[in-house]
Amino acid sequence: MQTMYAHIIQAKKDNQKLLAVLIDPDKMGVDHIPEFFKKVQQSIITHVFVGGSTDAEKKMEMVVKTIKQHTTLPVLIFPGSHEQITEAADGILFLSLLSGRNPKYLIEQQVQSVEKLMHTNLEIIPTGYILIDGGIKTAVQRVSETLPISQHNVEAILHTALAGQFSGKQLIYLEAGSGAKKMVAAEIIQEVSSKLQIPLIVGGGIRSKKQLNEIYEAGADLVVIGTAFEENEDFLVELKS
Ligand code: 1GP
Repeated sequence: MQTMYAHIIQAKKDNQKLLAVLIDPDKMGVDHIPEFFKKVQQSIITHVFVGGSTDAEKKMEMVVKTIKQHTTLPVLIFPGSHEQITEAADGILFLSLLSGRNPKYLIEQQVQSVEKLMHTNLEIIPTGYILIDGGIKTAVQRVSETLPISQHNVEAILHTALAGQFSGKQLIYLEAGSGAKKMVAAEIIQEVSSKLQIPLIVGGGIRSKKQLNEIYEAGADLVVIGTAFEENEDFLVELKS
């Protein structure tokens, strides 16, 4: 049963905006998780995403298990590769990198993940992942060996998002990349969200409450923030006021 997805759909219907904190296992020390999640619990965060383009030290499972001990929020894997899948989480964004034309990230990683997924109870949420130029060469670009779509090419972004919906994806994720200089422009979010029927996730380079509200107003249903929380943990609590 897709309980987490049903909740996202309900939130979209109710115009209740969702916010995910992204935890990169390469950057988050396991020892720091209890303290960090005390702040998360007091914030407006609704979801925890865990993953990264690499998991150099293979910390994913330990990080997810420790997070689960310190939060009641749903924890979703946001995998850079099939190796990051762990049943310790509640669900997984089952990503296809639709902006790229590298079969490894369109289908090969997905096939390789099945053996593990068959033996877990993770809620699997098919997600069309669209990399958009955020003004820096991102880790996704480097690892996937694909190029982002230019923010000037709104039609290509829209058509990619709709192709994802028509192929059965349940979420579309517009990604400017972790640490992006430029977040996805409000006009792009507006154009995509007005034509898309499934929920829209937006992430990459969001550093202020003003930007967050701009993205929500443009039509994003769920926003993802990682770097800004890593750099300033008080931002978690500041977002409440
Ligand atoms: C990256 O969209 C997420 O996958 C979050 O990006 O780290 O820039 O917040 P930031």
